[in-house]
Amino acid sequence: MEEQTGKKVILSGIQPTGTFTLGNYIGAVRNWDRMQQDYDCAYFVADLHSLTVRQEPGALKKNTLEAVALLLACGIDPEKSLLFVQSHVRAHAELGWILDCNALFGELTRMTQFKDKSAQHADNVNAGLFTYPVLMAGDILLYQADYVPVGADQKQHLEFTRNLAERFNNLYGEVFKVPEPYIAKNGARVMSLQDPTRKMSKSDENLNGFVSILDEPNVIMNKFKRAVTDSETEVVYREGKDGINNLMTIYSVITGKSYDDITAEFAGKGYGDFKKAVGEVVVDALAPIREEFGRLIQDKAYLEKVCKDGAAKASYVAEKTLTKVKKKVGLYIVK
Ligand code: ATP
Ligand code: LTN
Repeated sequence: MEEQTGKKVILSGIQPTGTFTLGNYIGAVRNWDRMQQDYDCAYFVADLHSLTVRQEPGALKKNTLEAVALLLACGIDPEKSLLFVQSHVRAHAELGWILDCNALFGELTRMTQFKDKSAQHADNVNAGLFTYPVLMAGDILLYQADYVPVGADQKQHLEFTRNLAERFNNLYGEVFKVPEPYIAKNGARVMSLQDPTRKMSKSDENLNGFVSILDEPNVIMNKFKRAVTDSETEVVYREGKDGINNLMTIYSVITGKSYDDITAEFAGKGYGDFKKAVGEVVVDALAPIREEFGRLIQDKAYLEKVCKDGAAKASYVAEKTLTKVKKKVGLYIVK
């Protein structure tokens, strides 16, 4: 990608495990849109990753096309960026296997997402859940990405990717660019509205814990109204005020106001007024996305064309790296 334009390469993915949350939007997708100006970007729907948790096949299929429509609705432009579905580009699974054979059991055991998800899904601690970060490393390394914009929860996987790339390059000779994480200073970890010590997650059982980017305005307002705060009254960012800190982060990211400005704005008012204001800016920010999604999801032919074109372009880039890797490790290639 970089070869053609000289721009740095950005790559990121999102799992089709449900409608994106406000956390996905603020921590990741919102920034992906902005980066399209200055970088060569590749964004994809990580359907293979979502298989690490039991999915209802019909729902996965539906969620995958919806995820493509959501990315488009959030401003990802297939004319500017690569936009594709992971399983449509075979190189991901193939490189995943080669990298599996260079990843260490010990380092994968330390991944906190693995620990969390195996506790959450104790009846299905499968091998894919364990090697999830290796598949993710392959996604990134195939496109020789410079930066990977993700939420803070993915930082450890990025460190793992860097170690794996360096190990591979040392063993077999330079093949992979060693990527850097790109984590927003503010909003990289939006917390649950019901338990502000846990991250907001689209697979949360408590529906009031997350705002989906397609929620109706009245649903959004109600979720903020019910958001857990504390027994004080002052809107100020301070340790121990997890609920208020989270609402201030959301408000600050969307309006661009600083924490001090926000404290001044709500001086002498109660939490009720503040929650209402946060709800309102979120409703306004998400309205155009919901509208655009409503239009796009009707047009299946267009969405499928985006997938097809994206897969063809992405395969071209990915195959180049994969062929180099195969040669380096000594797999026999016949032309
Ligand atoms: P699941 O709940 O199914 O595990 P998820 O909501 O964590 O999904 P992912 O598809 O795993 O979503 O993540 C997509 C992107 O959104 C990643 O870059 C991730 O870091 C980011 N992200 C996820 N949750 C949050 C959050 N609460 N705050 C900020 N960023 C987030
Ligand atoms: N693990 C990521 C999704 C993901 C990803 C990637 C992100 C899969 N492959 C490559 C960045 C780069 C998550 O958000 N849970």
